[in-house]
Amino acid sequence: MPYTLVSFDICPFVQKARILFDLKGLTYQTEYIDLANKPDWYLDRVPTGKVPALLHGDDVIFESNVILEYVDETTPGALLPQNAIERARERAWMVFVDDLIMAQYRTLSAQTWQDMERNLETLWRGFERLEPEIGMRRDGMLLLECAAAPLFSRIDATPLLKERFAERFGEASRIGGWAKRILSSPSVVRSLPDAFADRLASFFGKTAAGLFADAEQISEGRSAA
Ligand SMILES: N[C@@H](CCC(=O)N[C@@H](CS)C(=O)NCC(=O)O)C(=O)O
Repeated sequence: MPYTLVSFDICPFVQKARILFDLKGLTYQTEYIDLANKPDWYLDRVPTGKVPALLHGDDVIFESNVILEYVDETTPGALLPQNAIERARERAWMVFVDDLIMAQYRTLSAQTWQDMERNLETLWRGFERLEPEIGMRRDGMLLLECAAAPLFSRIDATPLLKERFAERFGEASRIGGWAKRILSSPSVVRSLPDAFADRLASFFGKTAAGLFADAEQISEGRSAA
């Protein structure tokens, strides 16, 4: 039965599913919808109205973590651990990482320098909480890596975030190493739309925080804060 992933091109939650499909070598179709003007059929079938949703036969699966688990469970090569406690840990950290994706969204859309800094700090504190967990993970891409990859793709594509986190990833070596490992996964590379950095910049615009601006505009942002 074919899969259709209902998407928005730069949605981090959609990206998670794209990574998993690629890791598992599964083919799927993508159907883009306009989030500002969602089609009625989508609102009828998906109670949250959010993307991604996975259409599989007559079924509609929504919520990105649930989509990951469904695809993982129903295809060969399970990535979720077999052991119940390990599975519970993986799921819990996937939810934790979703909160970080939201903190990153608030950072990217911040309208003031202070707001940007506040959300950046929340994101950083989250990474610090992840450090011990990362130390216990085995190599390779599992579901938590699929779930966390959008964070690192967006840091990598945003000059200011990249600069800020380069310093900090140097100090917190596990997260830094984990980010590098995830970003170098071919499935993560292939999960991004063409001209991702430009798409991200045009979506968020040149915010007051100057996230996408050059150095001069960043210092203007600082003094305006
Ligand atoms: N918890 C959801 C979050 C999905 C989400 O927030 N998607 C955004 C796009 S990145 C969306 O659909 N926004 C439109 C809306 O909220 O109406 C998931 O993991 O799937």
